[in-house]
Amino acid sequence: MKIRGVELRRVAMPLVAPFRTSFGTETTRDVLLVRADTGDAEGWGECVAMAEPLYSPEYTDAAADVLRRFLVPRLAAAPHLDAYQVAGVLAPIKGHRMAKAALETAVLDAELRAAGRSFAREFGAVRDRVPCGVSVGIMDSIPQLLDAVAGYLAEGYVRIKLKIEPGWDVEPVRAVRERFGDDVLLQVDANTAYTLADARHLARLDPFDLLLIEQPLDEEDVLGHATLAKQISTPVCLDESITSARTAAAALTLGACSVVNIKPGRVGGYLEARRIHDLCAAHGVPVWCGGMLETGLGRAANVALAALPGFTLPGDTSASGRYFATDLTEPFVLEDGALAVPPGPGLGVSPLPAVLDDVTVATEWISA
Ligand code: OSB
Ligand code: MG
Repeated sequence: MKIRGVELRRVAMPLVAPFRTSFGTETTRDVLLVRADTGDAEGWGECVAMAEPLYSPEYTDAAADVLRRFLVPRLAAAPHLDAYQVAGVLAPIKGHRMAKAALETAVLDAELRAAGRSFAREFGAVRDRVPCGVSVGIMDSIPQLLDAVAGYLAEGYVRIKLKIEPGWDVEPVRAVRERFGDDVLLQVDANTAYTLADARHLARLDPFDLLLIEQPLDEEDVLGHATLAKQISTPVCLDESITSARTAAAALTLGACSVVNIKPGRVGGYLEARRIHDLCAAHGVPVWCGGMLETGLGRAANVALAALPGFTLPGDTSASGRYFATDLTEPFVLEDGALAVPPGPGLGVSPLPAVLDDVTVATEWISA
């Protein structure tokens, strides 16, 4: 197929509650949507870059810029194209994986919608529902945290992830264990807030039987994670450090992690995400699907990916209501702790026109 043009659409999605991590506080999700028009179909991709480069070097304005100036023109110049060729065509442009992922996803969605095939079928999904966890931000107080966790457990979430940082780690974990017991699947995410010098402190989490600790050290400190993994009993999971199947292979070989958080946006798209899944599955390494506070569009694809056989841990694929009062698509609703994998063509969901209009801040058409 041939790309006729691409629309870049900026939307502002207010969050139901501020989301605080070790790198900052989010109150509104500033999302860039990519819509690819191929003549016989249109497809959507959600760019997971955030408004500021605090989680990753990418940020929303930069993603729009690189798409407009470099990525879309390269794709438009390709005479015939299918989604599996997009990454190769865009490879000469370094980095910008979140922007590339959004464009590849839009092309893949258009292609699959035209073919009447779902993302789940395309990826090799083996489940039609995926168990869901929830990522719980840093709070002002322990009682406030316990209320939030109680609410999520009452909704049915099957796994709790606590965001941690120095000064908010052992005590919140202890409080959650004391209040909710040892059976709750519990893990923590530091978003790079520690250094190897904190190894003895992080070992104080060992008695709490956590599923994993996610990205305690700097994203480039893969070797440090390998050292840390020998000094603590909590399994180390990498998020920020895993940017491709190649970096995943290196991290596994080094012993830097024994679990991997797969975020399609961070690794350049769903096709590379599947390769990481395959690599980890071949090595017996469990994976789970991360999240970037996506709207229903990104969530639909994440849920399809999370239905692959190697996703043996619940992911950060929470219901729409955990993020937004009104989602861009028909809302994803938790049923018995799980979300249904959309069975329809492509993403299986589409933006609701009235909602989309309402939250749109700017649109731009790039003609091929
Ligand atoms: O580190 O996993 C992370 C959100 C934004 C950026 C980074 C992260 C997160 C989350 C929330 O933890 C995941 C979600 O519920 O979408
Ligand atoms: Mg993380």
